[in-house]
Amino acid sequence: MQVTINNSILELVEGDITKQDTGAIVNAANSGLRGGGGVDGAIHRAGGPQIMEECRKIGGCPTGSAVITTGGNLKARYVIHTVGPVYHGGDRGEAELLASAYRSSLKLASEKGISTIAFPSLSTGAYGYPLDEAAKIALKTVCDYLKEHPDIALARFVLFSADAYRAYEAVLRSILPQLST
Ligand code: AR6
Repeated sequence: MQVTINNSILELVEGDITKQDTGAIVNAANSGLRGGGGVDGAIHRAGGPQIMEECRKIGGCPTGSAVITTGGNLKARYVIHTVGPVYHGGDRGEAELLASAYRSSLKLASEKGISTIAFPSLSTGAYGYPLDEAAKIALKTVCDYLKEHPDIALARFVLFSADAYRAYEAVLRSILPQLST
């Protein structure tokens, strides 16, 4: 599914983030940038050791922030590593931290002149964020950013399962009326 927001495209696809040919792909990292399972493991495996070398030099990334490294052997030139919150029930600022992870990633892309970016569904694997709630925050935050920042030509969500795709699609359809305002 694809929608246009001012001059930018917001797209949902089912697939593997490591295969994307956008200028940057976003990693669902941990605050130590130590690598791990899920998206993080897949990106480091596909991208090669250069990405971890740069992560070690950077040293870490607080929850809700983002840092950037090379894309190594990936098609994407850059990896933006961001850290979503661990879900503890929703009353520990998780929603704002998740929104901040998306915003920080987009801001870093804008600063680096990267116009196309692909996101996984941050925090919805090992970090336990309920998919529907996370999808609402993710889509609203990215839509709001695109409205104000035409420099980002394409923001793509790469959903790893049909269930995740359907959850994002339902949320995007529900907020479509707000996008034209
Ligand atoms: N492409 C796209 N999406 C994927 C892929 C892939 N190749 N692999 C998994 N997903 P997770 P988190 C989906 O656990 O919840 C790591 O160990 C997956 O189905 O990768 O933010 C880090 O080091 C899920 O919907 O990230 C951290 O310690 C979503 O991506 C921690 O996990 C996010 O799942 C971060 O946890």
